[in-house]
Amino acid sequence: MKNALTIAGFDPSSGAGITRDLDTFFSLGLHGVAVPTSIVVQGPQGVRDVFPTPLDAFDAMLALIQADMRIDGVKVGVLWDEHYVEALSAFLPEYPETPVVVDPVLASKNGTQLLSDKALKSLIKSVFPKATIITPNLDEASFITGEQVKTLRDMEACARALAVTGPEAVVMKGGHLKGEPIDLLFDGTGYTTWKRRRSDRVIHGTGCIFSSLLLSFLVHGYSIKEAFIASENLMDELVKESYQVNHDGYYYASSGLLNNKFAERWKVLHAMKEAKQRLCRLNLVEYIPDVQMNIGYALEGAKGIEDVAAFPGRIGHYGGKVLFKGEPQFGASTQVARLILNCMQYFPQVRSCANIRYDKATVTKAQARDLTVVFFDRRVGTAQIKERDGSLDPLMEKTLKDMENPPDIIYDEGDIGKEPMIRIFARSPLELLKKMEMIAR
Ligand code: PXL
Repeated sequence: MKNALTIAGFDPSSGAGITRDLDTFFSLGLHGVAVPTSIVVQGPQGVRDVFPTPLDAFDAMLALIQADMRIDGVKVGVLWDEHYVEALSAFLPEYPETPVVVDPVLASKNGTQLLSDKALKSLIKSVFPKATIITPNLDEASFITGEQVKTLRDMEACARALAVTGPEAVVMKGGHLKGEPIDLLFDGTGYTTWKRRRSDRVIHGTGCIFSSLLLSFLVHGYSIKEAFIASENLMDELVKESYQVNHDGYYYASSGLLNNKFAERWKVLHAMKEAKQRLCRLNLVEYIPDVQMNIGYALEGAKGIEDVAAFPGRIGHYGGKVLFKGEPQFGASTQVARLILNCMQYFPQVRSCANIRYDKATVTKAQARDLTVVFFDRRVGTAQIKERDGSLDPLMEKTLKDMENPPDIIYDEGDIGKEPMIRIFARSPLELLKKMEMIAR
């Protein structure tokens, strides 16, 4: 396992600083190690206060890491004052081959100073020369060089001036540039630019995430330029997927949440493919109703039918064999998707459903197997609640709201022009198929 270390501030709202850095490291397959320089008391409205880590505690943490851990990369964020800079500088020479990314954080978005003037001088003198990449934004670059940075040409000149302080490369984040924001990498020989789409969201912690991404890719052995491109690509996605933790205030972004989203979608589709294979093997043709069958599987916390995977074109039969028309897709069904979404309102763990042909014998068998079997009546005039546009939502709600345990089966006996139907519910498609097998033949 490779270990990436962040030396930065702790933001209790997990928008910037060490929690965000750790989230990035772990998401990119690295073990994250963190030494906080300070507690930056802040939430989605900005910084309220700063409490530096007691220096002896800070020194003790660095000493422990030096003695007991192999560190494959270091990311530096908020350093607060010169004592932390000096301790860091003394710590860094132990790892001459190790990538070091320094984000020279001077102030928070709402203007709280996070690095003293004396500390900045010390940072430039004793830490920049040990850095692989420094990642100032335009304001930080302007402040450090004393130059106004308004155009891409200015950025190039500024990056060159900053490179003289000793880092191998400079990445300047041009978020505050007029017009299209451009990020610029100067690696000592040439420039690489990355155009970003301007986002109207104020996202907290993007500087921390970006520098942690750079460090992670360097630890994985990418060249500086490739690490820059990979980080920018991921950053674009993270910005797109950013979210608010309150109704107002800053947006937040997380590599962990982004990974989780992809992983959950993959797991759902994978389970559906397994279910498809199993259903083909079982070949339960007699379960296929006239309107055909479908199987649905929802993402954890699904909100709409686009979060529920199903089989496009439903599942039919031909020549005595169960017939699938395609691979599972999100948003491919409305019927089973709505049944699942209804059920999840009351039983969030019940994320899968299939509709199968009604047969009295099947219902009797399910009851004999101790499955929870419920009936609802779709006949016009008997149900107090009329179905809206053929939707089963009101009937489902009425059926589920008083249930203590989730249903295994909800069935109806049809109506004029409506085929009677059995709906099986389960935690997963695999469990669904087990229930089908239990009541089959
Ligand atoms: O975005 C700069 C920054 C970095 N690290 C921590 C912070 C902030 C800004 O508020 O709180 C811990």
